[in-house]
Amino acid sequence: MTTQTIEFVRQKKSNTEVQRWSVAEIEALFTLPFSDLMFRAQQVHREQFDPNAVQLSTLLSIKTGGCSEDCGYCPQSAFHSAGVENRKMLDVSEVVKAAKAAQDAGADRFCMGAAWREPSEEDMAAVVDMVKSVRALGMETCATLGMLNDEQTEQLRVAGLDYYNHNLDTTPEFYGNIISTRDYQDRLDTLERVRRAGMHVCSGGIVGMGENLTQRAGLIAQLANMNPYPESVPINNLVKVEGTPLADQEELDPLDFVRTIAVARITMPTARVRLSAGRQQMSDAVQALCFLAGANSIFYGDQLLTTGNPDVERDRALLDKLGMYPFAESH
Ligand code: SAM
Ligand code: DTB
Ligand code: SF4
Repeated sequence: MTTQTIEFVRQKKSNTEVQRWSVAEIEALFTLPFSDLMFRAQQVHREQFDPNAVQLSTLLSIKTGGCSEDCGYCPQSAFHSAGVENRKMLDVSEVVKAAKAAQDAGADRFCMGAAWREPSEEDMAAVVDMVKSVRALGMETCATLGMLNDEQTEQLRVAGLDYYNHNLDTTPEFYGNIISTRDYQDRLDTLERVRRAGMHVCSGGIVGMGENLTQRAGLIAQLANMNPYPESVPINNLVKVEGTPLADQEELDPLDFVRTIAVARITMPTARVRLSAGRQQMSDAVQALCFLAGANSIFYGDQLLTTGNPDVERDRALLDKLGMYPFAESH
């Protein structure tokens, strides 16, 4: 398919209009000459956003390790031996302390992650408390707790949760190579509940797990064809952790990661596209290309959930060097 054909088919600005992307169309974007792809992504990005503003989310693992799912990439799965201890849930006071510190460092969103297949009733009571307390600080709240039922979704909505993160992770065709303990449809069902309840959806995936180009395009198609597509789209580069089945996975070419960001930006113009896990292993130059490709959000703070992230000083220096600034400080 030529660039002109893609151009002809795609005429869309807002994420409430239906726009169907075929996997073939998305694959055609992936294979554009690099400069053409970056130019397209920049055009879309600049139509929708200040290209120099970046949204900063800080992550906190509120319940670490011992997870009953077998996600092949994840150091927190009880199926793997990545040396992550099964710890008890943090107290609300510890969470609020971490959120305040993140806010003081300049983060505008605080995302609470738990190594659960799904939360229990008891877990929910504590999480509701955490969401209310973090929100009271004036931060945007996000949680990622696994699958949700209707009642739990409603509890989070009432607590004032702004975003729920639940990743599709990969395309349906490759999913079975990575996870066997829950279905793709389970993930779609949770996302649908969150959407129906009126919370913002945060959903993305991981690249570099051995998927081929068509499968990578398939992940983007799944996300971009949601109606509406997620407001927040984390694109993670696999963090290879010793003791997980994907520890020895071949390194993804960094330019293929940049291309994934660009394709996400073009297919989901108004979404916050987050340059997510994997930044610690990335050079400043590759990160700069990701921003050029349309990434406008990062995880900010020394730690992701169990693995490292660039420290705040390195990120501040990088943003300064690029003439970029936190979104929250831009208005
Ligand atoms: N347990 C919940 C769940 O799976 O929905 C929430 C936490 S889970 C760690 C959130 C997401 O982190 C996963 O869906 C995956 O996309 C991402 N993730 C986990 N381990 C990763 C790794 N090693 N590299 C990149 N992303 C990872
Ligand atoms: C997302 O897409 N990536 C984050 C967050 N959402 C929860 C998690 C990345 C985890 C990387 C591995 C770890 O630190 O355990
Ligand atoms: Fe558990 Fe989430 Fe890790 Fe899967 S990704 S093993 S569900 S913590």
